Amino acid sequence: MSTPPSLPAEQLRAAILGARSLVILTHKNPDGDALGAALGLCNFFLQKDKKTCVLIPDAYPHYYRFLPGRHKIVVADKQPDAARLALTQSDLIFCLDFNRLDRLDLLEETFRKLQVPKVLIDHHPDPEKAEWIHVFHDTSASSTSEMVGRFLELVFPQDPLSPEVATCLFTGIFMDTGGFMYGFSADTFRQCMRLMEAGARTQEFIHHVFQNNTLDRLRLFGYCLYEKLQVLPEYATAYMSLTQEEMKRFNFRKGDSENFVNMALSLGNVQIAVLITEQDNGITRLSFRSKGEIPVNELATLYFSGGGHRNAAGGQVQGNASQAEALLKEKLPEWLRHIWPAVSI
Ligand SMILES: [Mn+2]
Repeated sequence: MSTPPSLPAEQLRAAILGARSLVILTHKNPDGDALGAALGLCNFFLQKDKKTCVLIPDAYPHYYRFLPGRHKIVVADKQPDAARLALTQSDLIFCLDFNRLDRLDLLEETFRKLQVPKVLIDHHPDPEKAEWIHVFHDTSASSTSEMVGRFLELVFPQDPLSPEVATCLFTGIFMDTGGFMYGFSADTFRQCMRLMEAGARTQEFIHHVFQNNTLDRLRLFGYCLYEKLQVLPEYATAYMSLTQEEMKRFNFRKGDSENFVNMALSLGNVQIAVLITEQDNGITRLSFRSKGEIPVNELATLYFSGGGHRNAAGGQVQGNASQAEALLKEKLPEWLRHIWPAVSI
């Protein structure tokens, strides 16, 4: 693999300070890390008096509405003109937390055409080639938020982080490590120490994300565990599927099924967990988790037009939940036979 382009810190700093209008892009269905990293960086640029906005392809879960800087988010499928205008007027773009440009969804085409300097900061494997001026890529990083912390430390060593930046980055790190269960390193805690010292509002984050459930969401979770959880012992796999009808019954809001897949993975004899959620546009999404060496991103890439990390990936199929479930049950044995020599279940 050719070495990705990288600029020295002084040049990056000069590019940022010289930009008139900065745009930070992150992926469709943004999670805590995508939002935390993007808003963390956004708050830092705002602090530097830079015109900055965060562009996301579609809506984000309501419980992240506490994140500082959220008023700088433009949701492209709700405000397509504002989103395209921001993109075309920008003179420096940061892409955070995604490795394939199709994760930009309806922004992809405009993005590809833009002749504007682009910087990538990401921890997913094999980032797509584009006209990057700088790529900061580290698959060993817990999260893109951790990488943004390191990026700022490197490029702006003299600038203290504000509590707003720190709150966003801490949220991203916490969410992408499952609350420090996986993927973290000594560097993760080094960044967390900096964020805590900078005044990260951790209690506010915990309150909004973990202590603010609706009764509907908890009932949906109970329903999933009691009625929908299926175990395939011969494949060490557990999965749950939700139809649109079921989601409507529980007044589903975006983000309500967050973490359900991890509960399926918590079963002692299970190595692979899948959550299947039917969307309202003829597509069904699949969210994959695994333990240890099992590369579910490969399963997602091979059969479900998706990708991600070794232990956490996502994909989709054209069709309803039962079609997605059938495809999973068809492809899983085939795939496991193929990885079996390397990975034992
Ligand atoms: Mn991430």
